[in-house]
Amino acid sequence: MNTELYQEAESFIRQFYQEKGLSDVESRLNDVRAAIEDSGTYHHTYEELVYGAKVAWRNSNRCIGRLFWENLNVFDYRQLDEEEAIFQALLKHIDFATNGGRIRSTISIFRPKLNEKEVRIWNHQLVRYAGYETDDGVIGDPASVEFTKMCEALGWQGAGGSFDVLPLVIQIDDRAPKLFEIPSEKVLEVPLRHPEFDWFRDLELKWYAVPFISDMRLEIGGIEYTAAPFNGWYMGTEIGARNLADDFRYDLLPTVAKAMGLDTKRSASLWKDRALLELNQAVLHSYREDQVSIVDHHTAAEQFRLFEKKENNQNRQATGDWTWLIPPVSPAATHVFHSSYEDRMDSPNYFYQNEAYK
Ligand code: HEM
Ligand code: NRG
Repeated sequence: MNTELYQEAESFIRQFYQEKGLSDVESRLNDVRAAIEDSGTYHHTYEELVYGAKVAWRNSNRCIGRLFWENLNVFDYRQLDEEEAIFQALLKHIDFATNGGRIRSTISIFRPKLNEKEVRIWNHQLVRYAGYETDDGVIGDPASVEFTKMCEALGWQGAGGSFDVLPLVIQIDDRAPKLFEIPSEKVLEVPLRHPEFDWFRDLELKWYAVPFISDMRLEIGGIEYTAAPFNGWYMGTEIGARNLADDFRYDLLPTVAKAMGLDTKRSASLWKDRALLELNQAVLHSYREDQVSIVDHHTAAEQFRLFEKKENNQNRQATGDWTWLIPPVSPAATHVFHSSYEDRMDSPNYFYQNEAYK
């Protein structure tokens, strides 16, 4: 028997029964042991799957959004065995989660890895912009250059713009990956404008409404869900201080600062800081005006403080990765900066996995 799997299963099942106050854990453990002896694996009940996905979020040390960990919609797609069916399920996920802007935290769980056979979504996020290398530098999102080339090698041709939504690439076992275009009406986006600067609109910037992480592995009780895309909503700084601002991403601070008329020759004019602030203001303002869920970093930190308190009340201590939890703008203005966290990986959890296309 695979004793390592059984031990991980036992530990998860005991945790589930204990936290939920269920009785007769021994009978469930007997079934799990028999299944592993018989078939080399075991099957989670829907209730176990839901609980596992939620606790994996609770255990995600880098996530500041964990106050809402009990509020996760879980779609069980373990029965699907065709690329086309998985694509349709992903479209349903996108629709349900986007919900016209009132974003719902959601995860779709596809069949787990078994005997080196696995379902993989090659995209980092279900919705992300392409990046094209040209003689005048990258057009679009530099973070997507490699994946974009991969899609092109599989026959995709992008429009060559700054914000082209990439296709979905789905692979089952050792079959050839299949590529699917997401119908544009499924992808909610927010054009960016500024509450005071009218010229901001003319920069023609936008971002998509929902971050759907699609390349992480969900591990529950020794079972590896290699395709388990999840989403919450954005914290404004992810877009305004990183995606649009990093000099290795859209690199927009010089553009914004110049439009503001700042002295970009002298670092001490703090033009980067001023541009960052206005860019972040534009993100929060635009999402809010379009009624697309978003949270500012001060509110998110306060919500995280509540999460820590709730965990303490349950006689648990919130674990965390401080380097990721502090927001990239004004970190010391949040309590997180002045706190410390144990960066311990509890199970269940979400893990990085090797890129499917390398
Ligand atoms: C990371 C916020 C929902 C799991 C993060 C980060 C932020 C964040 C700001 C850091 C991202 C970065 O710096 O790149 C939020 C907010 C949510 C939310 C505002 C709203 C509900 C969720 C959900 C899950 C989740 C639903 C899973 C079920 C994670 C994980 C990471 C993360 C695993 C680490 C990602 C990585 O290592 O690349 N979250 N999150 N979050 N979040 Fe959340
Ligand atoms: N920083 C990335 C997204 C990472 C996850 N963030 C969330 N997750 N908010 C970006 O695209 O900017 N979530 O599940 O809500």
